[in-house]
Amino acid sequence: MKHFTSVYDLPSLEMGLQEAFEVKKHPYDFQHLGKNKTMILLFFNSSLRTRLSTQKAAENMGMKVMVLDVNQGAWKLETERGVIMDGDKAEHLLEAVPVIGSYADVIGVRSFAQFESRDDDYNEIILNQFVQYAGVPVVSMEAATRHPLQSFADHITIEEYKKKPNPKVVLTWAPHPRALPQAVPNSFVEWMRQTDYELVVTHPEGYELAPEFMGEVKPEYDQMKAFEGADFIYAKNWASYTHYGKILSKDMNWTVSDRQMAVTREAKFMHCLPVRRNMVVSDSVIESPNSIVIPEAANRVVSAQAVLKMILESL
Ligand code: AN0
Ligand code: CP
Repeated sequence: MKHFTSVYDLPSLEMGLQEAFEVKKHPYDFQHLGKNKTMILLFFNSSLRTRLSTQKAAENMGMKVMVLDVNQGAWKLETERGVIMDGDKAEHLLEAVPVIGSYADVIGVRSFAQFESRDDDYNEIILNQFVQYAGVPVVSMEAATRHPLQSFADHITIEEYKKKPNPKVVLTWAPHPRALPQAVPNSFVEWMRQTDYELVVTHPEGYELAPEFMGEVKPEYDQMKAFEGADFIYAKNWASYTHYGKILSKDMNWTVSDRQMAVTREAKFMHCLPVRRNMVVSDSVIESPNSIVIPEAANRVVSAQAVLKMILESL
């Protein structure tokens, strides 16, 4: 594997899972692969899980890790080509990326959707400059349109908790006070579509995800109907794609609570975290024995380590 920016970079879904369960069982058996190799983690946005789990995964692989918060202590970076740089941005990505690449064997990048231009976000202009100019493998730690390390960890978690080969998995939109990217739901839907699970996506009208991520999946606008017989509930807020970046609803009827969980088949509750309690999900649901948000987050080490193993093996 060269880069990891979506599910399509895995050799296959089965091989990805196999690597994941291998590194989960034997986390310290592959340190020879990372010896004298450096991973640089570059953050344009905040993070708790991704920062810690990716560093841990790289260290499990025997790598050295450097973390840079671009907005704290580094030069502000221009991302658009051709601009006259007379503002507050002292350096261009076109220099910064190959420089970082010269210090690293693998680069991890987090750069969220900026909600200024849907085209810029959906063309992944920041992530693609890394892929193009870094000269070393690039791992997406959540880009504008996808969060593949999260989706990979979600898939591993569902495999661990499912009680039948092809469970019913429901992605539900839930309210949130701020506009959030579509990366997590896009990536989750794209990943789940590669499986034989029964996937249902539910959200209020106006929150349709981009067609390239939904494929043949049609949204179910009735949340209660979507939840019926579900084995896994995956909650997430996102801002509108069609009215790009807008909040169209804060309807608290969509907050995942005992009322909706009651019609599921004792579904496990999942969320990528961070989550706003009693906006996205009630205290009672996230604290219930069916909530698997903590093991889900723990599997972020596993997905990152599996990805790094596959990258290091192809260096
Ligand atoms: C981010 C998002 O929704 O994309 C990161 C989630 C992993 N969440 C927030 O900004 C709260
Ligand atoms: N789930 C996730 O990526 O969390 P962080 O934003 O804290 O990294």
